[in-house]
Amino acid sequence: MQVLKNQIDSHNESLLLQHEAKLSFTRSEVPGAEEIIQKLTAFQIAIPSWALGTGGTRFGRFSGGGEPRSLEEKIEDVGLLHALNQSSGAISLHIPWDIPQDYRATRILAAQHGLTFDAVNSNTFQDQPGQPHSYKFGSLQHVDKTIRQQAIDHNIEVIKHGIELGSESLTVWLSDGSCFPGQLNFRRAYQNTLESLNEIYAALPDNWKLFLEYKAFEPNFYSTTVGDWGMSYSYVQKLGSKAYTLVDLGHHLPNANIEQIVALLLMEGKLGGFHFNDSKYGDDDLTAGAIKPYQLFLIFNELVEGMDARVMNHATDLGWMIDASHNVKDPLEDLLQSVEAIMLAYAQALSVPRRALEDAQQNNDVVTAQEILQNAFRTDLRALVAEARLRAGAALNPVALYRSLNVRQNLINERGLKTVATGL
Ligand code: PSV
Ligand code: MN
Ligand code: MN
Repeated sequence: MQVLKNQIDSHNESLLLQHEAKLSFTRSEVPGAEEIIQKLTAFQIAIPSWALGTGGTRFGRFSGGGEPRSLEEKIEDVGLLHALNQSSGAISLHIPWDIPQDYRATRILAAQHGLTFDAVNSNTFQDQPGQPHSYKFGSLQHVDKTIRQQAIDHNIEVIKHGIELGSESLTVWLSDGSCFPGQLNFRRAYQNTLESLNEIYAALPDNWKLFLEYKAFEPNFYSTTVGDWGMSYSYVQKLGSKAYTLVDLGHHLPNANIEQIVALLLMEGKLGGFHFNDSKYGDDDLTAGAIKPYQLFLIFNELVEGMDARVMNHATDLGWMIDASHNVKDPLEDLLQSVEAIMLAYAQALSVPRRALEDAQQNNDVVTAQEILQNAFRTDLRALVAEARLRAGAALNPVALYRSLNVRQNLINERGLKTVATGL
């Protein structure tokens, strides 16, 4: 299944008049609209290979069919997204779910779809068939050095796969922790983890980054050894200048002030990047912006403020990734919605009058500061995001075009109804 240029063109033609009317109204309302459009056009968000199939919960999984059965088909799916929005130009692989059989062919296929390889992810939270030792009681933290070594070796192998594909970062997320008080010596678990991470860090090529993702709980329910941003920060500080903290929006305890965490990590030069998603309760992995769009905007507001003149582009700066799971929606439609929500939050943040906000802050004018942010959030900038897509050769309304081309039915015809993509 491919989305052709003429299909995008005729879709865009059918919506053009309506789009132009909205765009000209938005331009009249938003100073600097042109600059915002240009920044949006350059902005790319990586798609996780494991989010292309139907997720599930421990209570069940309801496949939608037509899911990618191989790494090649996963690349094709991200290629479809990128053709529709021109903002999803990278794929992030999770090893061993996505072991490439032929690096050269994999790189060529990705390039044909306009994709690059984003961070590679290691997996020491599951046991794999044939693996000599179990991670039941942790991996990099384990009391037994043999098991720690197995997990270290796996991470080094993941780096090697990444080098062959042109990735430049490794994301480490550990489920290590404990389920009951007394199970773990916290300090020893920390020290074992640090020692293991040091060995992985030593294997990183010079131009690579290591992202250490934190998560408050699950699958361990009493303690997690990299449980919050403070813990992650303390490891990455010790590891060195190539190590950074990665913020997955769903990995905080309820009501955490994520935008403040982002601001401080950025200020410390230790913000590595994001796993975007949204949540109501925990690590729900819902569509970005589906539950707390104002929070997403406030995060981007800190990024725009803190990154100043630096270009926000994952190729040169932070890791911009989605991490989602889809239980009831078509994963591809959901990913299109997430990318749209992220672009919109970025556009809104770009539209904040910085000087006026700064003045209000300096004058302790709380009401004006709040009005400025809420005004930016409540102004409809969807036409600017659509215009950025139009200029890049993408669809004005990617979800509508996806539906009118019957993409999912085509994928089911090609791949079958009973498909299970590897991942969570
Ligand atoms: C863990 O909850 C996580 O967010 C990590 O990023 C994993 O690598 C990913 O989900 C996939 O399981
Ligand atoms: Mn994540
Ligand atoms: Mn998660």
